[in-house]
Amino acid sequence: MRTQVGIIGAGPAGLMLARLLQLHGIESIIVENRSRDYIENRIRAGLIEHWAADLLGDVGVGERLRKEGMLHWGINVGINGNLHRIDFKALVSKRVTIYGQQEVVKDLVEQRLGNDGPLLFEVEDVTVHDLKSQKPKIRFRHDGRPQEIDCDFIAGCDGFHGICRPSIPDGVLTVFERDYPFGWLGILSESPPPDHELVYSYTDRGFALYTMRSPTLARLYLQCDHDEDIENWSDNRIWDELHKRLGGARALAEGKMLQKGITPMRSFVVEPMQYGRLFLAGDSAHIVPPTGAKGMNLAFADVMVLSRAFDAFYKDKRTDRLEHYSTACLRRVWYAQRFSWWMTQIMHRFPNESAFDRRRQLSDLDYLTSSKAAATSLAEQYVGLPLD
Ligand code: RFL
Ligand code: PHB
Repeated sequence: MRTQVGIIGAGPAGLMLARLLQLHGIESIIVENRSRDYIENRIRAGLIEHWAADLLGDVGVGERLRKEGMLHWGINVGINGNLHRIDFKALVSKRVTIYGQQEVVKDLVEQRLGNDGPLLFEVEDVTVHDLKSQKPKIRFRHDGRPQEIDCDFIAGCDGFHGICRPSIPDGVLTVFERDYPFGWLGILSESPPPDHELVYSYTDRGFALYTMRSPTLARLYLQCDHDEDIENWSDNRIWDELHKRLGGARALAEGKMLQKGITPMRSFVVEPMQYGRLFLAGDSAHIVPPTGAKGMNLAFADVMVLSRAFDAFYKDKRTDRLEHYSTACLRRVWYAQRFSWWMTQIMHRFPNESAFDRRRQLSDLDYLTSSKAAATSLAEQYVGLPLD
């Protein structure tokens, strides 16, 4: 097989890149190691920045998002049960959209399989070769047979646990990372969320987030220990803790738990995000803790930059945009890293925190919910900074 851009991974980064390239008239092949059913039902992100929701419409996959997505013009911040609303509309005239990542993936897969080009599922043993040459290659097994794709470029969109980043020789990448001493226990429940907008709740018992997928489907998270065993959390214990961390500010309806799981929290960046003709995009190059809801949005931002660089290469024979891909992405990546770290560290309880740390957190939250300047800064970053 031969293509212009070989894409590894059919998550938001790989699928959106393929769509953008298609619109630029650039060929691609996507290889994905999971099944279609698996990637379309993997529950993850739910919050889409203003510009990213517009992008989904602009590239022709926004029809269901327009009908089913929920527009949110603010969020609530709870401080030990007292809720304060941050009004995005008044502060920055922008909103976010609640629409599940798996729905975005379904829409992009449907578009791709329509007539956009090849998307191979359940490939095995994917490896990348000759990254420093003009003709890098992807090798893998599909339907039991060995296959090879000759490419002009390879896009590593294979997430944090993929093979692309580890294929870059030792010593090339600098890693910046931070682990947090807690995780999030997340559930999906057949019940209405406690508010029509999100509630980020700081409490003495730890952090909780009340979000949703629809008016009748709540997505609820609790801060838990980083090595917590989900077996220790019965449904009753989860509901009890969720009630306590919401305080009396809103009533929380219980419902059937459709899914529960624990996510570790990590901040991670590699620099540069490229090596020869391999370009990393999305979670393969960086991870943020979910508190700021930036991961999928950053993946879209990376592939916007990358698609424009490929376009400049094929249309005008320009290589400067490809050379500067990493630099162009990293400024936004570090803004999102800083924001996600900041949201995480003001909202969570830390194992060895001092009385000073607690007072400082409360003061930070007090300032955020009392000062228009502080609320505007959060709003501007939360709805998504402009792309250019
Ligand atoms: P993905 O989605 O991990 O996709 C990578 C794809 O590559 C495939 N793959 C391979 N394919 C071929 N060969 C291999 N060797 C391969 N290895 C892996 C995988 O099967 C997969 O299909 O990465 P991508 O595309 O970069 O997208 C990133 C986002 O998925 C991620 O950042 C977000 O989910 C993060 N995130 C959130 N982001 C937001 O923007 N808003 C949110 O509200 C939000 N909430 C969240 C989140 C992530 C969470 N978890 C579970 C980590 C909430 C949670 C709880
Ligand atoms: C979600 O809806 O899953 C979600 C929303 C906001 C976050 C994290 C997750 O900060």
